Amino acid sequence: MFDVNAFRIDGKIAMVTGGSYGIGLSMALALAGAGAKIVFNDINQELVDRGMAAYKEAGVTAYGIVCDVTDEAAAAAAIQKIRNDVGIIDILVNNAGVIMRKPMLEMSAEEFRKVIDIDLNGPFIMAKAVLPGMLEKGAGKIINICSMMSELGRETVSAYAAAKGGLKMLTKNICSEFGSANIQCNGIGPGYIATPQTAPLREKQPDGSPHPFDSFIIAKTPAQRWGKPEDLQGPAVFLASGASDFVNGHILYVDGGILAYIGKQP
Ligand code: NAP
Ligand code: GCO
Repeated sequence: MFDVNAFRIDGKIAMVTGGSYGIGLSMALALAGAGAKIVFNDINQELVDRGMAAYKEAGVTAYGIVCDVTDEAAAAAAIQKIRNDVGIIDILVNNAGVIMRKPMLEMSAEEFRKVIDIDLNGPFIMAKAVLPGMLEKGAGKIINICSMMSELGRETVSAYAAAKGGLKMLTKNICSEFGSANIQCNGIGPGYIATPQTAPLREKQPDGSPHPFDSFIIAKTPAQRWGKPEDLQGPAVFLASGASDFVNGHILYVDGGILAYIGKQP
């Protein structure tokens, strides 16, 4: 008989990077609903305050800390402080990320590096900071937030696609290196989700008609809609819980079917 409590994560400490709003906040609220204590970081105090207010409004007691995920020393110090104030992290969700939409020939190497730094080096740095605690505990879950761009390319997102493709492989490598220590590292690949990150792709045209990219995505998605941050909640709980203990190195695409679909016939 299956016990549905396998999806519970009571008493676990879950850290969500960039968890002040958007997809990160939504996944963190789901983890809290499943029983976890929530820790999150963001890049500045203003965002952490905004996150604290959002968690409070949702009735969740969260611990927020300022930390740039690209700064290895700051990340190590933040994880140590969290260990002293809250405890050892059981679940890490590498959610913090940025996108820069620019044709490749107009993107400088410096801009490319910046995106790689936040979207790929950041998850490496944060995973490296929490892994010793997980090894000590003999268990751990790392969930890397990947993308459609872990599998597909498109004009203007060369750095983002390179980083998210790399993050897919970092996920498989963490699984390979730490699976024997009872640590599972999986990815979630969200489809096109309505958040501030994608707002420019959904802006109405001056005549009030939908943005062409908005119509393009709806046509390219079998579910015929944009995703919502809440669509990532069930998958996050599954990958954070004991229900997924034999799932490792997997990328779970939550995309309304985009990757399965060739597109509408003409
Ligand atoms: P978002 O609205 O841009 O939120 C990302 C969060 O990460 C923000 O709070 C951001 O702060 C923070 N952050 C950025 N750089 C950071 C750094 N160096 N250190 C710490 N925090 C940092 O993005 P979202 O749409 O919720 O997306 C969350 C994740 O899902 C990202 O990894 C994104 O690539 C991925 N994703 C999004 C979609 C989508 O359609 N929205 C689809 C697939 C994957 P700022 O506000 O200062 O930037
Ligand atoms: C873009 C988008 C994306 C998505 C997402 C898709 O410009 O194509 O912003 O890349 O946000 O990551 O999964």
